[in-house]
Amino acid sequence: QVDVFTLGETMVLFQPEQMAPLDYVSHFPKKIGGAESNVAIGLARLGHSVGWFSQLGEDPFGRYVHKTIRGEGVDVSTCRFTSEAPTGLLFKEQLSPEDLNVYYYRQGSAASLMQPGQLDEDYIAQAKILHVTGITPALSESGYQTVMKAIQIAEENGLTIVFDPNLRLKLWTEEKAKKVLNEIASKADVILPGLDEGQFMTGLKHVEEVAEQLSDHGNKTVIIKLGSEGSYIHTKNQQSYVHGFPVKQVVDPVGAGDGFAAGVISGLLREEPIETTVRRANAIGAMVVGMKGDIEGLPSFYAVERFMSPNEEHRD
Ligand code: KDG
Repeated sequence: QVDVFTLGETMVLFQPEQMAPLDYVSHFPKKIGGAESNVAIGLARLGHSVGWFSQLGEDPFGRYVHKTIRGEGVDVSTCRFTSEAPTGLLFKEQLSPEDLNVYYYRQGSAASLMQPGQLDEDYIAQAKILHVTGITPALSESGYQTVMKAIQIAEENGLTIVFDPNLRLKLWTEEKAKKVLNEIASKADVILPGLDEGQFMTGLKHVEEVAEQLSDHGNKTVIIKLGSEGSYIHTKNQQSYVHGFPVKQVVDPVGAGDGFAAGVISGLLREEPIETTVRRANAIGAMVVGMKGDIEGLPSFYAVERFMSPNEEHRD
């Protein structure tokens, strides 16, 4: 029994210590990378129960991903292995703190072969929140079908659906991405785009217009991420900006959006006012960018409280 269910591909991430073009890099520390498992790990650190589903290759890398996510306190009991295809891989190339490229080796991966029938309906039905991203439907037709099935189960069982578009144009065409991201957004209760993603989905420019359109006349909560500026909240009763937290040094921006999503979902589970929720989500995003790797910077609940108000006393 978990409060949050999420699904998606997690790859073995090779992230060089050096800032250099990959053709000049010879050492690649091995980590894991996957937007949905980043969110799951973020939630586990914040003290929530969370389950993650994927299909991994029946290979050493698949076992490594499985062990790592399980070791972070995420329930992986519904995750599957297949010998039909390998675990996906991802290389990060960092040329400067802000200039980062990713190279995927994930086409035809085990996760891309996931099927809707592999979802455990009873397991999902008992959760409170479903988290999905726009990466899984970009992997394959069956990835798309699996996300839509999870959404259907969530709708039938009254789960809150949280959607992070996570636009990845290396994985699909603009035309397909626009159609599917809007389709999923229309079924979501809470939508968490970056401004560029919201602009892409709506064809509009200004933050407030983008939020208004995605909110479907205030029927959905839309929180637009504005990087170091913070975020913009649009609900039926409230439209407001929430300031960001200063970051001493950006070390690795990847994963900040996932930390943000974990903060939002945590606030929803705690039934906190939306401003409190988004303020903490902004803080988590700022903490993640200050640390190399997708998950290293994800804080415990007390660590983020301390980050937000360093002069107050906090218990660990
Ligand atoms: O949000 C971080 C992810 O982009 C990274 O972990 C890799 O899941 C990933 C992807 O598909 O890009």
